Amino acid sequence: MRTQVAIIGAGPGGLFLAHLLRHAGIAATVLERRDRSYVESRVRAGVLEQVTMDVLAELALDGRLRAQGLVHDGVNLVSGGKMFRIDLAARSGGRHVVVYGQQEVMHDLFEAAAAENMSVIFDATDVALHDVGGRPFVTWRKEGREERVDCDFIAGCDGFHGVSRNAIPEGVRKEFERVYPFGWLGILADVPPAHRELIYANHDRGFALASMRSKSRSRYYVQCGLDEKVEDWPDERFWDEVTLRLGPAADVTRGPSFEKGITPLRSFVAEPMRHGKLFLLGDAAHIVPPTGAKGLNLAVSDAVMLSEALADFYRTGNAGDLDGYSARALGRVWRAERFSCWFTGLTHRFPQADAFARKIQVAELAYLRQSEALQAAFSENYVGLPLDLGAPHG
Ligand code: FAS
Ligand code: PHB
Repeated sequence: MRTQVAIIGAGPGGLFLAHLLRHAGIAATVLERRDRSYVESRVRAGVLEQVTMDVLAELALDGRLRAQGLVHDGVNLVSGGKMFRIDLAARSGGRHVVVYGQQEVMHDLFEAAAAENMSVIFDATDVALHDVGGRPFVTWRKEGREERVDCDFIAGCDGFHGVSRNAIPEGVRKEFERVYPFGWLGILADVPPAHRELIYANHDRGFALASMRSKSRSRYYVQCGLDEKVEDWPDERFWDEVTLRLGPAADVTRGPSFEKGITPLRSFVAEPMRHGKLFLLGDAAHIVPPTGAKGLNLAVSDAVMLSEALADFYRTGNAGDLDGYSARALGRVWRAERFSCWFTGLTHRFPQADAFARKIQVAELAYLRQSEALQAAFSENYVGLPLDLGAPHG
């Protein structure tokens, strides 16, 4: 079997890349370890940036997004029990985010991939990368048989726990990491949201977030200890805690949760994002704490940058953009890492933080409440920075 690009992983990074390459007339095969329903059922992201919406529109895959997505022109923060709103649209030249779940995005991408007969191979186990510096090929096992695809390039879109990143030799790869001393306990429940927009709360007892998937399905998160278990959090305790942390501005409706899970928080970047014919995208190369809602959107911007570079290579034979991919992608990645780390620091309680650090946090929140300049900086990051800094807003 032969293709131009072998894509490892059918998460947002892999599927957006596959659709963008199809759009550019470049052949690709996607190898996914799990089955479609597993990938589609992972809750994860809920907030889409303009860049992601533009790509779905360019691919003519935004029909359901435009019909069901919730456009948010603002976001709310709670500090000291008081809520204030940041008018994202007013502070970012009319731009906004859309609340549309990762599950819905994956459903749209998989439906279109099936309709277009795109080569997506599920249940591909023991995926291994070979000769990434020369004539690359990938092997895997399916239904007991060893399979192989020869290719020009490999795109590693297999997430943080995938195999692709380790194909870059340790001597070449540099890793930058911050592991936060807490996690997020998240639930999904078919109850109306606490507010028409998102609420991020900094409370003495820890962070809380009121989000949603629709006008009748809510997504809530509370900061929890890394030693805590889902079993420690029966629904009643969760509702008591999130209601307390969000405060009186949130109109919390209780109900049975049908999904509950704990996510550790980390900031992580692996450099470079390219080694020979291997290119890394998304969580395979970088992780952001979900506070800034950047993870999925970064995977998409990586896919845009790589597909543009590959299209230029196949059109002109010029490898310039391919050689520049890692630096270009890392430029946007580090900007999102900075924002996500800052926003996490502003809204969470750090067990080791002393009284001085707490005072600084309160002062920063007060400054954000009062300063148009800081709200503008917050807004341009939250709605999504352009692909290339200095480029005019998209
Ligand atoms: P993914 O991990 O999504 O996909 C990788 C795929 O590769 C998986 O399907 C996996 O099965 C497959 N794979 C792994 N190893 C393999 C192997 N050896 N062989 C073949 N296949 C393999 N981001 C936002 O932008 N906004 C948010 O609001 C947001 N909220 C989040 C909330 C939570 C709780 C979490 C955990 C994440 C959140 N994120 C958010 C981040 C999240 O969306 C990720 O960044 C996004 O899924 C990254 O996509 P991929 O890079 O494609 O990796
Ligand atoms: C979500 O809806 O899952 C969500 C929203 C905003 C975040 C993180 C997660 O910052």
